[in-house]
Amino acid sequence: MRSPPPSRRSGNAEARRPPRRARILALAVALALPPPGGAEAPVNGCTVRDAVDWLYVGPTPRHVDFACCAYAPPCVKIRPGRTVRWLGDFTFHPLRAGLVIGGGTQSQPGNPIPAVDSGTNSGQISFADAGSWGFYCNFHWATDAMYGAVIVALFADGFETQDTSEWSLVFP
Ligand SMILES: [Cu+2]
Repeated sequence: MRSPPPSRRSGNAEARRPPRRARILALAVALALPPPGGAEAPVNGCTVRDAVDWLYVGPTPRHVDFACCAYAPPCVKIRPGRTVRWLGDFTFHPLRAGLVIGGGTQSQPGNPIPAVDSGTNSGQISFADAGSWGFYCNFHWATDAMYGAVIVALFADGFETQDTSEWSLVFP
């Protein structure tokens, strides 16, 4: 009578190890490199497809207004190196950079959005790097879902044709 092959004799955990590592690797690649024009995990409820398109407008219209208790618009997309301004009463709606995930907030390394606790005009905030940069109101993110994101995306058309079907969040 033949004994079972070594992989069976060593147990399920041993046998499953390579597929699990392969799945984790695949997930890491998928997170780092969203497919051009493909599905994308929302950041603070925002996706490239649904974000208000500020790729082809000048600096004047690129402002996020806020009052109790929402940002308007909450989700925008801009070109690398461009700016966004926040206008509203920061004393009652302190601006914070970061992610709202699973009932909590998380910092986001590289996010250029400053903490603003007073005044009514953030000034122009520059976004040098591609990414989905989250922001939220420190008083109302939990109670009113007062958050959003500035998505700095790269588009295959080089901003020539206004065809935004092909995009990436990473520099090649
Ligand atoms: Cu608020």
